[in-house]
Amino acid sequence: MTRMSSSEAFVETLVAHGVTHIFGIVGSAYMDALDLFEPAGIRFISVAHEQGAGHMADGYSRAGNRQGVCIAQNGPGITNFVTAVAAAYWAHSPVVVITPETGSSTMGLGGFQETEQLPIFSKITKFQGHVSRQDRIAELTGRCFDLAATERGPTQLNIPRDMFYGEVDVTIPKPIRVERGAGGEKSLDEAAKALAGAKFPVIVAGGGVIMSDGQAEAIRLAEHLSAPVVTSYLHNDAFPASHPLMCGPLGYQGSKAAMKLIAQADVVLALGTRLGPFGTLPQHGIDYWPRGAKIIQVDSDHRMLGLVKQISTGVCGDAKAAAAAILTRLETMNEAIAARGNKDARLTELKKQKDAWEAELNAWGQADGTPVAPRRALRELEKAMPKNAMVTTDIGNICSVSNSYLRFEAPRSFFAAMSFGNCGYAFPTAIGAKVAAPDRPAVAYVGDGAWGMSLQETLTCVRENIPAVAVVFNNGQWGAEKKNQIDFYADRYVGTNLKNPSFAAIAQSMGAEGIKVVHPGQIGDALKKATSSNRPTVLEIMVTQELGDPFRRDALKKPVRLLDKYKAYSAA
Ligand SMILES: Cc1ncc(C[n+]2csc(CCOP(=O)(O)OP(=O)(O)O)c2C)c(N)n1
Ligand SMILES: [Mg+2]
Repeated sequence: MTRMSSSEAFVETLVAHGVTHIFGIVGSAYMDALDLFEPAGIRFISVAHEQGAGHMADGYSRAGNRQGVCIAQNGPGITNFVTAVAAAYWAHSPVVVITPETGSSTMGLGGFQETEQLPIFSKITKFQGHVSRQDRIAELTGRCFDLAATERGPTQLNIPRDMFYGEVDVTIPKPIRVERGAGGEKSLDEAAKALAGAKFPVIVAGGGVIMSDGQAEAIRLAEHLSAPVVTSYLHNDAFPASHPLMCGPLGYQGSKAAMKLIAQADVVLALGTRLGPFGTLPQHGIDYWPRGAKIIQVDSDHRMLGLVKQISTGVCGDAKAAAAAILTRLETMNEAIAARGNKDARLTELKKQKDAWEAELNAWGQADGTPVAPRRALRELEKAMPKNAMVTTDIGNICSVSNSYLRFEAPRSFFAAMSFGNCGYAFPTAIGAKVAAPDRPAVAYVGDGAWGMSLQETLTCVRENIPAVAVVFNNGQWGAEKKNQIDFYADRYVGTNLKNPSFAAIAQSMGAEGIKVVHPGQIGDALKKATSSNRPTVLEIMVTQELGDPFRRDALKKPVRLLDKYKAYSAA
């Protein structure tokens, strides 16, 4: 054990866990530790709003495959984290949220910036460490880092501010690495047997394939079975876009080819996916989930097995290891693989569906006018996107439609706002991703409404010299919600029209590049310039008010009014 100050024990544990970047806003609560960040080799990235810091830590963790860290002032700085932590929870991002708290000697007296900080995060973290004695600060800091990684989600390190002072004798804990296995032998045997017997096997590659670095194993397994591969909702980067077996994403605004192929499956291997309910809803009028098929689900979290969809076999294992273990079994049953018999017919069907979907996307992306039709804008961006780019997407109508146009060769390239679905996610997440992978372009797709929640982080890019790019779709509306008013409320637009300034001009006045585009022909060059200039850039695209399918057709009902005074507000 070594004698050191409590702040030193905390910072030394960060160093031992490989921390090199922390996102946050300064606060007196942790000044004593903050002062040591630089000599410890930790860059403190000072942001505009704590929510941004939380999302940056999320993007950093997803792009860098390491823990992201954020910190803020007790009370309001910490409550500003809440939305970002909930988003990270549903994105399975290993974010360590450091929450200095009011001093332990005055807690409960209603002093300055006091609130109980553990209950607030209790449902959106995998673990909460509360430092109640200085001599446990290193242990609990280490625990938060270990559990964020192994449980794949945010952890909270709550530190009453007085805990940064004092002397302790400690041993700095080393990271604990946990190797995950492929799953139980019996369930793997059963999975292999079902796949060997399948006449139309389909693989759903999910986030677990990315998190386990299992893409190569997934490819080998798919090739062995010549099985079409679809990706789970918003995990388009789980399988390479150019692979002949890749059919695109399921879920909202996903690939019709993917949906039409999985609808024909007799056996589905759901590899590293919880099969989230929103991501498997019918789309494009296609109720694609194959209810009669055998479903094999592989997930490292046993609680996800069979939770949303009925399954025939659950494998509690790592997606990479499970794919390899299933393949090893299949390799010994060559003559028994039923899908060999109809390989040509299946591949012909696969090609037919992919070609039809591509032709549909091409037809939709023709509109030549100005302002630009959203699908044309998305097609132009897709064509000009650098191959190694990372793309984050926000919540909105155009961002959702972009799902059909985002294709990636490598994992860790697509960081959408996942199930928590908060507007304002994409831009700070792209900033964090850029910090983790500075050699790759980081591009955020953001609607103009959501941009109002996140544009302040342009300041962070300028101040901290982080050349992230935001593509802002300016359609003068909270479009995704307006779509509900169009479909259900007879075009009564309450709160959905937006009056916007020039977002490109705002970016310029903040010290970033601002480019405004009104013609479809300008989009590709503008994106190439933005991604190659090494300057933070806001690319504002003036788009029409055209809207795609709504998010929640499943959850809205035609309005029924019983009182006379509201009769005019009933469904037509
Ligand atoms: C924080 C938050 N507030 C509100 C919503 C509800 N919401 C979902 S989509 C949307 C509209 C998004 O508008 P915009 O960003 O302009 O994109 P567009 O739909 O116009 O493409 C809103 C308000 C949300 N998802 N998150
Ligand atoms: Mg909009």
